[in-house]
Amino acid sequence: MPTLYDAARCPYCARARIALAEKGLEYDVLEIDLSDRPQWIYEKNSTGRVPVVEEEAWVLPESAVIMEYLEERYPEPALLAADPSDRALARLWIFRHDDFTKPYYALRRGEDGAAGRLDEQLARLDAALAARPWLGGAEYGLADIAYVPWVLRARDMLGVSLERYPAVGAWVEALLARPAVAAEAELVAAL
Ligand SMILES: N[C@@H](CCC(=O)N[C@@H](CS)C(=O)NCC(=O)O)C(=O)O
Repeated sequence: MPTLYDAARCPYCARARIALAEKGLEYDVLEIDLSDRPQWIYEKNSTGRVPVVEEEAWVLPESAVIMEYLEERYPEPALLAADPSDRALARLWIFRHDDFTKPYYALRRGEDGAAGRLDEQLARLDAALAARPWLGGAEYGLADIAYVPWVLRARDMLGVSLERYPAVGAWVEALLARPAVAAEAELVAAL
């Protein structure tokens, strides 16, 4: 059974939580206090960051790599499309997630102009989701899981309205119909 070194408030950990839930995997959780990190976490991940997944002495950090690992280790249900173009599209979104998360963190720090920069990114997501139902194309999967933790936190913790982004709003609603994502939304509400 995998162990997830986790922190409830961490959106990168949320990627791992959602992917594990979608795969229907049972796993142990070891909650890490990010304000008072145990020294041993550096043995699991040299950066000291979470998430980390450990399975049969195999230790893996980095949320994007963890998602891909889970997909390959537990192929069913699939979270990457069969079509190579859609797989590549999903990976491209994940590869460029900093475009979205940088303005998110800037807004959280209260930086000037951050709200506008995050709005630009939401508009970009909206245009993509107006053209196809999921970020990775025709099917729900890793790209959606990679972005939704920040979109939920922007909406519920930073008070960012999604009203001007109808396709993003519809995407969030469709995601919330999935128990794995609904559980994350509940967790965010309790933070
Ligand atoms: N690139 C890493 C980022 C993980 C990350 O930044 N995690 C934060 C919590 S949300 C963390 O552990 N922060 C502690 C620190 O930066 O020292 C990933 O994708 O897993």
